[in-house]
Amino acid sequence: MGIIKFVHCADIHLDAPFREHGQGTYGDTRRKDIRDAFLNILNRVKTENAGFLLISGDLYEHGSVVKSTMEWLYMVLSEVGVPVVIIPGNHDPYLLNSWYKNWEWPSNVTILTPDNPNLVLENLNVNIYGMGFSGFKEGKPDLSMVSKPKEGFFNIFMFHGTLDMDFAGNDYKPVTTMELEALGYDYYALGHFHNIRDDYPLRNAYNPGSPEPLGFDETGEHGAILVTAETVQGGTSLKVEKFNTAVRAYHDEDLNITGLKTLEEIKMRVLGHLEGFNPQRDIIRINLKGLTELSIDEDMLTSLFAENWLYLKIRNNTRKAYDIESLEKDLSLKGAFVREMKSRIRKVADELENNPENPELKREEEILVLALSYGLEALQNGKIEWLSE
Ligand SMILES: [Mn+2]
Repeated sequence: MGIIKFVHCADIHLDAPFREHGQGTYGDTRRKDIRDAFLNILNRVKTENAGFLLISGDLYEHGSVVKSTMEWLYMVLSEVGVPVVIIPGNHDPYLLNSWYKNWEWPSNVTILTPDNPNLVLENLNVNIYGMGFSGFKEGKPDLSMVSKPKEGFFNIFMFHGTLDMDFAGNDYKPVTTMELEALGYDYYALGHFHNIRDDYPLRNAYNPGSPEPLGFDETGEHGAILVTAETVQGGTSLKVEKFNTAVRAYHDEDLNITGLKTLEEIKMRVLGHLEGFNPQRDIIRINLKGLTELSIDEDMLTSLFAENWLYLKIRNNTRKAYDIESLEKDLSLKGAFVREMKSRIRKVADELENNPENPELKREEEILVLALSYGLEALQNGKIEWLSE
């Protein structure tokens, strides 16, 4: 069968609402980013002379996609010039009122559905079976429906769902490595998870992730997958190459401000941390951590920086620093606790003076200082908010 080359993508989410970012032009900018990332995929299909394109679900958002986006999609998909094979995902399920059912798609596009799950590309020797969503949630799929691989062909199984994870009560088509492997396909073109998965125990299964990241749980690089399959003695060899398509990148950054005395110092620390980031490309959330006596107003701090950035948010996850000296004189349980902990810390500090390099003493001092802080928090609030939540 020679060499087969194709591009595999998923989870584009055209017209995603970006509700969590509020109103204004931000959402429009990001929806354009998604279209641009998708164009990066289509361009790669052309420059690589790939034989076809697979889209493994969640091409668009059923609830928010608008007609002008579908018209744009019609244009760019017809221009790509090779077969495009799509399965519906849980965000664009094959519903009665879906665009998959009620829209005329370009002639080079095939939607694989329960009534029409199979496509054979005779000239390329490729057989494709697709299993997508017909509702927003679907439990365990019936894999006995899947037809057998076609002999002498390169067989691809397109699937939107969950491989090898939390099976109990999973609403997103949970399957196991063994179940997929038993189908005997040559390539498993998965979709659903927005971060790339190219390390499944099932070695010919890939989940490309979203070409444009959509939230702070989608940090890192985002793109799609170029696959080159070649027949070798007794089987097929796969070359799988990921490529980046994202317009922006998310960063969720922790910044410890313990010891900083003024808002000005915090501002300078944040500015220092922002060095090297690109205000237009990078979408940033800074989580202030540590202990502080300052009262921090998130919105006020954020507004100091927001002007130059497409999106930058500062969140306050600090904990209160305590005034140990006055608490020590307190007659309450808190005072007694502070006096006891201080005397223990003093004892270790004295020992450390005679033995400054002792690692166990250093560690003990660290633990006691933390215990003092956590203990006070527990006494004050009845619970402890851990630093690394
Ligand atoms: Mn998705």
